[in-house]
Amino acid sequence: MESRIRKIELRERVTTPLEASNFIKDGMVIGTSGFTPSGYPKVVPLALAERVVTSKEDMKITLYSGASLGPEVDGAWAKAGIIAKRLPYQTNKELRKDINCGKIEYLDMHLSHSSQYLKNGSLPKVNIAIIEAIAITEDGNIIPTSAVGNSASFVKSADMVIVEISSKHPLELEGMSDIYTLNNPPFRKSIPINSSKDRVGTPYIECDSNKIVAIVYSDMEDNVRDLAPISDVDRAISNNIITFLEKQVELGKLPKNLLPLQSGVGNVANAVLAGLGDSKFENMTCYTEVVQDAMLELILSGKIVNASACSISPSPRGQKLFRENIDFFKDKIILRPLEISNSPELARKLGVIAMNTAIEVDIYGNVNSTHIMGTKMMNGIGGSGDFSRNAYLTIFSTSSIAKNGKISSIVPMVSHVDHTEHDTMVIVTDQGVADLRGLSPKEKAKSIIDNCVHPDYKEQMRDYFERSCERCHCCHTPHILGEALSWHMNFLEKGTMKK
Ligand code: 0RQ
Repeated sequence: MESRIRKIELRERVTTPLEASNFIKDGMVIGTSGFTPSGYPKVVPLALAERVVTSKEDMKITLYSGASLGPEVDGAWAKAGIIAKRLPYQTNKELRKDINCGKIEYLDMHLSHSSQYLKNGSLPKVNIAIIEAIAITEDGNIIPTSAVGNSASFVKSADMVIVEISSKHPLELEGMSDIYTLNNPPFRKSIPINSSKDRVGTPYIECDSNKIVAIVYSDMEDNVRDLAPISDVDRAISNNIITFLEKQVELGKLPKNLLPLQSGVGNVANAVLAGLGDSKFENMTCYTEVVQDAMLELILSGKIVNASACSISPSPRGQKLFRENIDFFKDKIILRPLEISNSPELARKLGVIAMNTAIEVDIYGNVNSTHIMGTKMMNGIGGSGDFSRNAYLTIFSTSSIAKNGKISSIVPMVSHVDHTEHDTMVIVTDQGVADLRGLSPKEKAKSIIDNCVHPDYKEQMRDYFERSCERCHCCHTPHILGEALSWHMNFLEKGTMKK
């Protein structure tokens, strides 16, 4: 392991996780590597949690990351009561519980905003960056593991850096990262990327080696999660999206190999990509945040020729596939900093096809991706807004019903808005596709009701829409305000949205 610290003088900074954790003090801002349980530090966070619990220390810190972290950080720190504030994204059960009962303040942010907020002082600077790495270069720069996320911005902002050298991540990851960062305006230049395969930066995160106060060795794997088997509903959504894309190609609205694909995380997103494996599309590319299993399989089969992301976050099966074929993947996957992978400028320039998931959608095309019944945080907006507002084509999908049909995922009015009707273009459920481009609000409502609402809720929705039109004399966006959220109220009071 020592040979991975190529700057010899730094070898004397190797220490234990507990000693390294001693640099972390009450009130500090900690920025960690990691993005969607991938490439995050583990042994130092676990040592800190244990230390605080054992010594009953009073400690509250602010935690920044690229996106969600594994249970060794988000879970262990929430359980230890260490986190006062968290941003910009999470998916951890313990943390979610504490966010939703007021113990932890949570800033749910567009991921591409996070490093900009840090750089322009809208967020407090980082005191300590904890970065998982495969190696440190001869010059003291850091070679990240499977996620680049916000690491470069955190290292730049931090007073101190702790590096966890991982023996589990393959050394072959070296060369897959392409680190290029942005200056604040007015010194920001246009990003010289014109295709998902362009490399414009360095294979390491620049780091002033004087900042590195501790280096620890880690033999812990990323806590990667299994994907659920593809359900019939997921398959129906995937088929609907693929049929829609095929039609767009037939109509000459998209090229034969589509445009760079962005795909959210989770089962539906994975199912959509898996469906592309059986489609006639060839030579596809991806400009996205996260590489999941289906994307790896499509790269291996040659259907996808290259993918740009900021993390590789497969299931255990996908991880095995990735590691067994890493030499094949090496020149086909590029890992970039979040501000580049999720750059609005690049989503617009490259003409990304953004495919993200909604919790609920309303009849006018507003999308809620984050809040259950308008109040309880699920995960966060993540990068979905970075892409959806700026993409060439924006698709939101959801199952037409949730909780065994007690909930209609298409509602009269969403209980929280993440993506407004101005950002959404195409809504897809297992029932069908509503292409909202070029439609007025009332036309959108008709299309969504006809194509996307589950049969169990169709009449109820038609009735609401028709009465809304009557009451407001066909105003621009018809609603009966006192009734618009009554479906949610009905669910909260009676356990079903059915009336
Ligand atoms: O609840 O966990 O209790 O079973 O929500 O729903 O159907 O399993 O869907 O796992 O794909 O997640 C939007 C949350 C979908 C996710 C969301 C309940 C449902 C279930 C999960 P249970 P499913 P998925 C890339 C881009 C925002 C961020 C994003 C997400 C649970 O995709 O967080 O896209 N997206 N980022 O029962 C009440 C409804 C419901 C509902 C579903 N209408 N009302 N509950 N559920 N619909 C990632 C990054 O940027 C990092």
